[in-house]
Amino acid sequence: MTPIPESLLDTTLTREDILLDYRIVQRSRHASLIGRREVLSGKAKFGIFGDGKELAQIALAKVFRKGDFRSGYYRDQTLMFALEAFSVQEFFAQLYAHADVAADPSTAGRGMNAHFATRLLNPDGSWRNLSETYNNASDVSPTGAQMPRLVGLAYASKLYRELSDLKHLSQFSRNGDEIAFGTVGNATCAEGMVWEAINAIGVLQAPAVLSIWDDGYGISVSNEHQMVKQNMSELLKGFQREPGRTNGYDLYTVRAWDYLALVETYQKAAEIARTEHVPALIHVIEVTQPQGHSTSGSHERYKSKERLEWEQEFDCLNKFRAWIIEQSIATAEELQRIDDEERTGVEATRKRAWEAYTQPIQADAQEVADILDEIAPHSAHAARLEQIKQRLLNQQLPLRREIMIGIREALLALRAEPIPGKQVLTAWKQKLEPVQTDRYSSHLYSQSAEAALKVAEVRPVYSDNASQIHGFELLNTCFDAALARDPRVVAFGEDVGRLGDVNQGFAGLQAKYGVLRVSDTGIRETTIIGQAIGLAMRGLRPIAEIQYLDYLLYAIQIISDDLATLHWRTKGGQKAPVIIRTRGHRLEGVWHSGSLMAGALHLLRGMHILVPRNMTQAAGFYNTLLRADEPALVVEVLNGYRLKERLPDNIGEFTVPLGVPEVVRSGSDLTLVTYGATCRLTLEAAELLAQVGIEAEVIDVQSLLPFDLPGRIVESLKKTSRVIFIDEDVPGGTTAYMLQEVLEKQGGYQWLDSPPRTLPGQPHRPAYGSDGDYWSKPNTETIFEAAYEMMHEVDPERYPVFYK
Ligand SMILES: Cc1ncc(C[n+]2csc(CCOP(=O)(O)OP(=O)(O)O)c2C)c(N)n1
Repeated sequence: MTPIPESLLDTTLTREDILLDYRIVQRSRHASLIGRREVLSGKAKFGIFGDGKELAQIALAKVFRKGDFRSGYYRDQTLMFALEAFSVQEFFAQLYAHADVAADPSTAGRGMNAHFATRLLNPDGSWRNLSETYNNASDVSPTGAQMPRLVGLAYASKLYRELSDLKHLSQFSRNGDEIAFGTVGNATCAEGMVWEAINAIGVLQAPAVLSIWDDGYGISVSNEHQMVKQNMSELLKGFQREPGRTNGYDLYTVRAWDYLALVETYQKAAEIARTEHVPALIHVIEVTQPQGHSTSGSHERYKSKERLEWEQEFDCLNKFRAWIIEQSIATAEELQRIDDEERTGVEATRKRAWEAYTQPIQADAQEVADILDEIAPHSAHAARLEQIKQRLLNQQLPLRREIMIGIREALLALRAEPIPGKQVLTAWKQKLEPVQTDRYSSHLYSQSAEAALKVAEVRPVYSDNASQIHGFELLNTCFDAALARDPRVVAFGEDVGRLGDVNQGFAGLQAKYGVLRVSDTGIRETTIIGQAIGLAMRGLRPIAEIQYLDYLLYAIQIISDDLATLHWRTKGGQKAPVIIRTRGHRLEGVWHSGSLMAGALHLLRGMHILVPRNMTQAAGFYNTLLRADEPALVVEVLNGYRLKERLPDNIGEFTVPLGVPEVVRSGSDLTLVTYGATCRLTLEAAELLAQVGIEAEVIDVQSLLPFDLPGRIVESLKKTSRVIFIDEDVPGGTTAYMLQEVLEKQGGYQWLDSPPRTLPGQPHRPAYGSDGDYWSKPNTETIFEAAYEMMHEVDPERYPVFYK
């Protein structure tokens, strides 16, 4: 190994620094070793650790400044320890799934071990000062899913540096000096979204520094099967910038055990990224994985004897130790003392974490045991109760689940005995339920003062001479007002910048607000969303466009796994108020007419899903969302842009409340529930029905998540006793969802006199052409016939079938 250059020893690295680094490496290694033992002995369910990756992370920590962000994965515990962004006690609390924010601030026991997250929000949901903390965007398990948001986390620095109207937001940035550090495994580099993100960051010239921890494997599969030439450095060569000539990256390759080279590399890469906004890729090679991939298996099954021997020799800890001794920085004895101290320290901390986790559960078990003791003398099942009690008190791995099972068993045994003490048991059970709901199910949506449901409704105001304009012009006016009102608002997507989107919603706005506020992106749906997530996590208000609803599928994984779960998986510790704007339901052909609403609806819980029937409603939703702090998907109706609507005087101010359907036609015979493009068709069908004496009430749901909070649909059923749910989704899709909401949740079944019906599209994609459309989706005539049929069943004489 290289001797310490004088410059480094003199200026940045002292002997104390190096020994502290050694101490942290040891601490982290012991945390991994002890963590694995805890899982194998049954005290935790699963463990994945950062052994073998310690030294590179020590080097990374040296350049990580307050205000910077990390978007990484489960191998990064050493970085966390080095930054003191995450304590050893928190590490074990997370391993044990301690469901308490105080014990596991990253996930409150909801995430897996080694899933790190900084609390970016105050308990009331407002932003903390992110310039004063080391910021970790909440980790997720799907490999590569940390990459799309890295685009936005890094790009935010560019916007903060270059947009003068953002300068006052010092709580989020100081002149855009922040770096977004990414970390990713070698095998994950075979994922498409990794390449998409690397390309996007390079195009945007955003200050990201991405480290690839290359240990040669992805679980058992070696690089031979992961990438061409088995070597990411080789493949990345084309991304190398040519200063003054091309954009791109600075590329570095460095060995995972070479302390000085690592320190120098990170210093250089970070310096350039921070000052010049040139991104860097650091390929860290010769990484080892001493304990194998995770606690789920052992690497002896797939690594050769030679490889295992090599890993032992090149283990960064062993190399670091040897180098320190060789450089006479410390003796073997001194290092052994550090090792011993760290082992003992980590073990003692682990014990504290275990006790903190188990004691409240044991206290709960004791309370229930005491109740059982009180009941037992009055019951014929005393022996059974004693058995349950013993089981609760002697749990090896204390779980509240066992307490609940015990209570339920006891209540079953006691069901025929009118013992007064039983009520104490049921009361205890009832008291626990909301506590557990808070532990595991809170914070799916915002609970802050800016929650979308708290945004006050402002009705649109029309002057007598309100102009009639095209739908796209109405939206354009709304976006113009939003960009003028709030400098944090940025809009981007394919064709959004220069063209102003394919339907002109942003036409002229790039010229007015500049290329950084209204921007074109490459064709890269996954990282358009990632860009939005990262920007939103850094305090900006992105409107990210997916050109057509059909292409949401390209991004649905990241929206589902990252965006929709973010607030929940951190128990309110992080938020990303991203507005995803798209258009769909009906145009032409298989991939421009899809209405994959149920897919979105079921995969995106944690977001709001809005389906306005026209552009006025859409504008009102955007106005609501821009005043709220939550992510949402807005699906505009594709064939509505050219229809004329009246322009409200308060286009930038009026709001449409979420979760409130609108009765768009009243009637007394049956209720037709729909949304989006089928609204207009249903209204046309209702006119036809009126011609034959049937008065249909038409309800536009307009907000699928949340759904009909005031219960307007059931109010309608009380009047009509009949209902049909209509949309363009597949059978059993969103119509079935609406049916469940109305009949089961709202109790609508009680008011029905006819069997409820759904009228969705065909189970296949919509065929091309007008005939293809007619026979793929509901239309005015099929809606008419469905409604007429229902009335025919009620009164065949009055409504004879005339069309069969
Ligand atoms: C999308 C996805 N596919 C598969 C997995 C299962 N899995 C977890 S880790 C892993 C290997 C990752 O290897 P690498 O990127 O080299 O990182 P390492 O764990 O070796 O640090 C796999 C396949 C996953 N978590 N996500």
